[in-house]
Amino acid sequence: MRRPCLPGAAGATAEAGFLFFAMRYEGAMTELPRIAHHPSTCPHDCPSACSLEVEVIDGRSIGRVRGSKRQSYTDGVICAKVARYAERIHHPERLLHPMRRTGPKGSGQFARISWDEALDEIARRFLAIEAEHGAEAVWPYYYAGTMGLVMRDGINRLRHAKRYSGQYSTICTTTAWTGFIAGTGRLAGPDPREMAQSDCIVIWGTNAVHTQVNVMHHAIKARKARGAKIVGIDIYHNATLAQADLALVLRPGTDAALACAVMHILFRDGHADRAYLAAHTDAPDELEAHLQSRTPEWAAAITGLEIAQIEEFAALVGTRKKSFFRLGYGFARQRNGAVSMHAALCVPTVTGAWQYEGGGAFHSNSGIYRWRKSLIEGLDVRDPGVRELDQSQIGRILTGDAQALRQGGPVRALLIQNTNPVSVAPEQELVKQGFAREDLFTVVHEQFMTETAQMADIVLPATQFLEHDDIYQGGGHQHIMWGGKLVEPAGECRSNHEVICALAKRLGAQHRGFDMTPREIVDWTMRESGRGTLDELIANEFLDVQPDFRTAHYLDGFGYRDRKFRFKPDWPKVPNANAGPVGPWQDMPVLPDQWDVLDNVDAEHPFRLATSPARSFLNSTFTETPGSVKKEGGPTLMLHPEDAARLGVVAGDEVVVGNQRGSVHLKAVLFEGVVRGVVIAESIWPNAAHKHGRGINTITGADGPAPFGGAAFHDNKVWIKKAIPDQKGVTALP
Ligand SMILES: Nc1nc2c(c(=O)[nH]1)N[C@H]1C(S)=C(S)[C@@H](COP(=O)(O)OP(=O)(O)OC[C@H]3O[C@@H](n4cnc5c(=O)[nH]c(N)nc54)[C@H](O)[C@@H]3O)O[C@H]1N2
Ligand SMILES: Nc1nc2c(c(=O)[nH]1)N[C@H]1C(S)=C(S)[C@@H](COP(=O)(O)OP(=O)(O)OC[C@H]3O[C@@H](n4cnc5c(=O)[nH]c(N)nc54)[C@H](O)[C@@H]3O)O[C@H]1N2
Ligand SMILES: [Mo]
Repeated sequence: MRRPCLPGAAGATAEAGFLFFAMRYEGAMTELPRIAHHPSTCPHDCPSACSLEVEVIDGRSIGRVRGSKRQSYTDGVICAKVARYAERIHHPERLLHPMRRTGPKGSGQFARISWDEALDEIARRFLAIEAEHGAEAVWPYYYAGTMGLVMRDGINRLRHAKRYSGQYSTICTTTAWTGFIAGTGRLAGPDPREMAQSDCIVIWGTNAVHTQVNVMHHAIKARKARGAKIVGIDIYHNATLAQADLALVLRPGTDAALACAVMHILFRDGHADRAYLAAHTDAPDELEAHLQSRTPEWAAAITGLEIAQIEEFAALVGTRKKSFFRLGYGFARQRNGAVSMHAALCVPTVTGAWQYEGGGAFHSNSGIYRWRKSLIEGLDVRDPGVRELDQSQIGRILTGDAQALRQGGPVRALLIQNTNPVSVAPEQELVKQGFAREDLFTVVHEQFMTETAQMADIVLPATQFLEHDDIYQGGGHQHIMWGGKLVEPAGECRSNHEVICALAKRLGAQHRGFDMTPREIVDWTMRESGRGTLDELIANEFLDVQPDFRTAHYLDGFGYRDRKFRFKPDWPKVPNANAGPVGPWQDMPVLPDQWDVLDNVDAEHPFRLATSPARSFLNSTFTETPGSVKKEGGPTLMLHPEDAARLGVVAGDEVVVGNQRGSVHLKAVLFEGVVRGVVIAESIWPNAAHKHGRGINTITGADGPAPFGGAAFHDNKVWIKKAIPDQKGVTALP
């Protein structure tokens, strides 16, 4: 697996490596450091899952991280925050040894203990809680801080072997995936590299410049090579729209209205592919009749767009059959998100764009991998009778909400890996109250002292991806990738797998996965899933598993039994959930339509707030690295200059933004690129970066959108006030 230095790059990399080396080992500059270049995979929670080339210096430190040119989706391009990864792996504030809380909860007072002490205490407490309250009182809680299949999902093996409470993972993908699968019956699409063959690329509800830079790379290639047009659709003129040929800024949660009007025009102007519709879709005539009244005028009133903009967009995708719809997560984080995603997906179906190379719609390829995960997750020992608790409702769960607890007993112990709910979960006031409970025993396995780790009783130090072995898959592409251990763990850090296995032993949990190495688990999983062996993967670095053209474009049929695309999904039966339907699902529109279940403005809350992603942070990750913090500056609120004037706010003023859940302090930035009445807080800063320690998720809600739940992070009605400092310069809590 070890690769020699790449020829050609040696001069530049040796220089960069030397500077880095000189910085870290001052004085020892007589010898040039040895630099080796190793392939790896970015583990962060991102559709791009980039293939990397990592400089390893003297087997200990890393230097630069680059995008691999060998993997054709990454194509040599990665984001700046990962290129600077040395900052994160060699960060002076990494957690290096286990700790036990010594002061009150959340005081930040901890004392160092040994691994054996830590693991023994966790096991003793978990066993005592299980004996007294039953196994469901323990809730292993995790998410995608690492996307490695073994390190991310292995916690489920312990959960299932012990019959601990289950996790229904809703915080990110539920509404978006449901909306997509509602149409296609499968979570997969055309090869994203086909963007380079497109004549029009529609980047809808994803700020790709921030969240998945490779999309821009492939789209701009198509523009350069073939004059492709790039359309961007968002609720503010963000960094992606700044690069678009046609930038559509609409009101939050009105994407389905836009989609309907576009389809109306396509039928009206003869750009609907009727032969394709008859062969491949469920109800084209009903759709056409339904769209009669969904005119551009109707949509303009709802979306706030000009009629001419809607006409221009429809003409583009109507005349350019090779239109590639890159549908993001963002516009599905509204309470009507599943309906909006489905409506947008219907547009390329009406034009028949799916038939062409460079045409169709892509959201995620997560459905193509079909892993056999029984070894990783212990699915073979899972008891389906055990309750599943909604990840997004952790605040309600920890504060004893009977419905959120599924009418069962309270959660009395948490084991947390790869996630930082005290910062990222909605209804933050409840989350904080829950974590502060004296009768809750909390274990957090982390790389940094996050705001969740600060609330723990026991903190365990975790390895980073270059310090352990794992396997990864691309959501935004189609590669299975290897990321092997390249450097020794910092301090006493242990991997998620080591911790889960060590706890399993002490807890009496039985599963053969607890006695295997990550490499053995990966090898078994690859073989059983028909993906070859681990040795082959390591030799090749990655495996391109893109389905063939006809399958990816659904030319032999969509994922439903009758092979038809659904304009009329049976929403409660869309195959994307192991939970029953929630929210007002009975009222979901039968055909694509604007569905008004949004957190609409009222007299007390005249603004709509979205919490869009920052470029230099990844959720709350990278809020610890100086390079990212410097780039982001501080927590801000973008608002339209006219709105600001009405509020008596000037640029740089401190404003308070709030609703029934609480309020947050931010610094005003005036920006013409937001629609009047809409405000944007880019990024999830640590709560502590805000006055009174209240982070942006103080405002967001955990009421699960229909049909299967989720978190509508960008759908919030709010009031805004200019903060008025008292004589001491301190703003009071409103
Ligand atoms: N730099 C960076 N990269 C990231 C992340 C990050 O935080 N920072 N997060 C990672 C994760 S976990 C994920 S899931 C992905 C998500 O990546 P994306 O698919 O990009 O989704 P979001 O980040 O939620 O939001 C994308 C855009 O949707 C817009 N939006 C909000 N509401 C609406 C609406 O009603 N209509 C329309 N048309 N647009 C709307 C937002 O303003 C934002 O610009 O990115 C990953 N990559
Ligand atoms: N307001 C608002 N809130 C949001 C969003 C939004 O757009 N707006 N986006 C939502 C979305 S899409 C998502 S996916 C969630 C994500 O929220 P989280 O899942 O909490 O993601 P991060 O904030 O990146 O935190 C991941 C943590 O995992 C740790 N970690 C990384 N690798 C490992 C490992 O190998 N082992 C262990 N033990 N720990 C590790 C990191 O140090 C980091 O602290 O946030 C959601 N919250
Ligand atoms: Mo996410």
